[in-house]
Amino acid sequence: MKRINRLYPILLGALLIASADSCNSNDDLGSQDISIPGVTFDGDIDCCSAEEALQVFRFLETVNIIPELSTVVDGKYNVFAYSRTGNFNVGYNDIYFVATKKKNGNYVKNFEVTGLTPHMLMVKMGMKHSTPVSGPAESFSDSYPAVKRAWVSFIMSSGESGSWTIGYNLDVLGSNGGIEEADITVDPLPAGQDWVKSFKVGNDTYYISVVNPLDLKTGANTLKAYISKKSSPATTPYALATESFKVDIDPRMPDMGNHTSPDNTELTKQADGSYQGTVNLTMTGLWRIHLTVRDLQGNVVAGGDNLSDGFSSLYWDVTI
Ligand SMILES: [Cu+2]
Repeated sequence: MKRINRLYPILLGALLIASADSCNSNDDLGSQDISIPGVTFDGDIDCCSAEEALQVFRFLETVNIIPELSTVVDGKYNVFAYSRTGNFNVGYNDIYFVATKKKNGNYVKNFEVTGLTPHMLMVKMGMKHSTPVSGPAESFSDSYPAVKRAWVSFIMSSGESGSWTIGYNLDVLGSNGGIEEADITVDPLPAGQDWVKSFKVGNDTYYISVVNPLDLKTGANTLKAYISKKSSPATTPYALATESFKVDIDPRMPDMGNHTSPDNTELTKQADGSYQGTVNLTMTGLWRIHLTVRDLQGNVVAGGDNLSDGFSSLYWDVTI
């Protein structure tokens, strides 16, 4: 009980800040009897402080659980997986993971998610392939390390041609577990959205995935992407390409005479392995972002060829 008393002022402080900058009052959090549903703060050093737990709790209200990928480890820990919608779509998807201790419901600060392995079984072709994935899941916020994030970029949707599964490994405070192979559904993207494309350099196939394009707004945006390399055998998840490229972007509005916009900058490789540049979307609607991939010497290795409209045949579609 002493521990709870000590944490109480911290949590109250966090709540006052939280309620001051939010118009959405939450009765559970706003009452004097502060609690996070299902969480007991008993000073467990493996788990979040009240302040961290509150941030995790609030973050989890912005995403939706993926029941197929949630599991129990060693009878002691619940692990929950989330995506923005609770579903998967073709192209880039963030997957978030949280582990809780069954005994107090609190979020475990540090655990490992590795070996994320999506497979598509192509029924008629009788073959299996994987798709681009991130490396091990990492904490994506310094203020609440207990949420780990990984990503998958699906190159095909579930349907007549085949079905998808995902597996992954867990290490929660020395207890091992995970999911071997859970059936999942990958939804096609709506018309006007096309977020992952492949290109070939010699005998190698690469996939270029734009990250969370629905976050793009009118005006200048940081545009983030990943370039992954198809594995051999194709059942091995496709890791980030070790080769480095530069990607010119040429955003056009095909429904408006293919006008472009000023002040776009090429995508260059960052320390974290992603590619980033600036895209300026001057109005809402369908933007076709034509891509020209160059090696570091500047030679065009993919895209840049002209279709009948005069623009690169390698492109993403993003409708904002
Ligand atoms: Cu397939």
